Amino acid sequence: MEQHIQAGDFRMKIIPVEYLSKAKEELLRFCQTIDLSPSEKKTYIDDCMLELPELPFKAVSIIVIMAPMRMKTAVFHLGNQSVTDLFRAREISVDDYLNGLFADKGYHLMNARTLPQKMLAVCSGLGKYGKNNLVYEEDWGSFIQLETYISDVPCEPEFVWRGVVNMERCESCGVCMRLCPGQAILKDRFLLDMERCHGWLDVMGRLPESAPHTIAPCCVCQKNCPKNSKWRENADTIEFTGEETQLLTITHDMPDNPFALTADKMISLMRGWGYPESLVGKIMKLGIYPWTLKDLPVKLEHMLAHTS
Ligand code: B12
Ligand code: SF4
Ligand code: SF4
Repeated sequence: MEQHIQAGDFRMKIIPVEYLSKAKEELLRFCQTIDLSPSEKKTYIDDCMLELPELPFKAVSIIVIMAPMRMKTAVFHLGNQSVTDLFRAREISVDDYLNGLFADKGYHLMNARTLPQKMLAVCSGLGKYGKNNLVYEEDWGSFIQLETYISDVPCEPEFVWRGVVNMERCESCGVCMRLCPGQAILKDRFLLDMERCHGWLDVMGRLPESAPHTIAPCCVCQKNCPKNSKWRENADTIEFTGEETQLLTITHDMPDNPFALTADKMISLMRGWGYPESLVGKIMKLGIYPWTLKDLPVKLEHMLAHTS
């Protein structure tokens, strides 16, 4: 069953920009309560935007916006083998939506991905934390696009900062903690252990050989969460023929920084590798990220080698 997202499928909050200092205060206070490793400290504090940067306009607000993502089951066939993986795909552009809503009316928007996005989403009331540390929107679960912008769009007059909230369901569940392959979700600490998260180790090329390998970085804590079941069960299936899978196992040169590749550049890269249009279309439908495209041949080979 094809799932389509409507143009109005967005949830948004416009937070007065002064709340950034409240977010900073809460984050620093929380970080002092636990022993962070140097790389956690760097990621959570040093690399996080906790102060306003220099801007060519007077910042008034922070816009937090969510849109649902759709699950796609990919099935790759080669000879008499097949492997399956689950992907999450963006189907609508949050940028286009916001530009239509605000930029076209003369407001300024600066996409600011290093803001503490989850805290802003939860404390503004858009979602709740799951025990897996991800933000859940009531209807859409955790498979969401979450974007944050600094802007001069006027704020909501009666904005309320409600603080961090955990989903009620987590109290009697614990599935993510039990199934996490890296034991990164801890019993006694809400914040997960970043160094054990396979999603992270995979992107950094440090996943242990013995760990379960998938094409999309690990999402076990989301795939198995009961709050995501409705999306998982309705995932569209995209089948890759033997010929297509064969093509995908061939390694090609990638730019030095694949993280910076746009969708258009990914498409022209794949065309340059001789992928037929149908294959390019299927890959893009999976919502594949550039780093996953880079690792696709190695990962497919690994999964095929471990499939009986
Ligand atoms: C660093 C980072 C990681 C790190 C660390 C994860 C982490 N601990 O947050 C690693 C590399 C492990 C990681 C992995 C993934 N990430 Co990441 N990551 C980020 C990033 C860049 C910063 C997050 C951060 O600074 N966290 C710091 C901590 C301190 O913040 P926090 O989690 O909000 O912490 C608060 C809570 O712990 C709360 N708290 C404390 N005690 C308690 C107690 C209770 C009861 C409650 C309710 C709350 C609570 O207070 C803390 C401080 O405010 C964000 C983007 C961004 N700019 O925010 C994406 C982001 C969080 N990642 C995202 C995703 C999708 C992933 C992966 C699925 C990637 C993948 N595998 O493909 C995995 C999922 C792993 C997981 N289970 O969280 C999405 C999450 C979307 C969502 N639905 O929430 C984000 C928002 C990026 C995006 N815009 O899409 N990620
Ligand atoms: S799997 Fe269970 S405990 Fe984990 S986030 Fe989902 S509902 Fe909460
Ligand atoms: S992404 Fe994988 S390793 Fe990381 S917390 Fe979730 S289940 Fe654990």
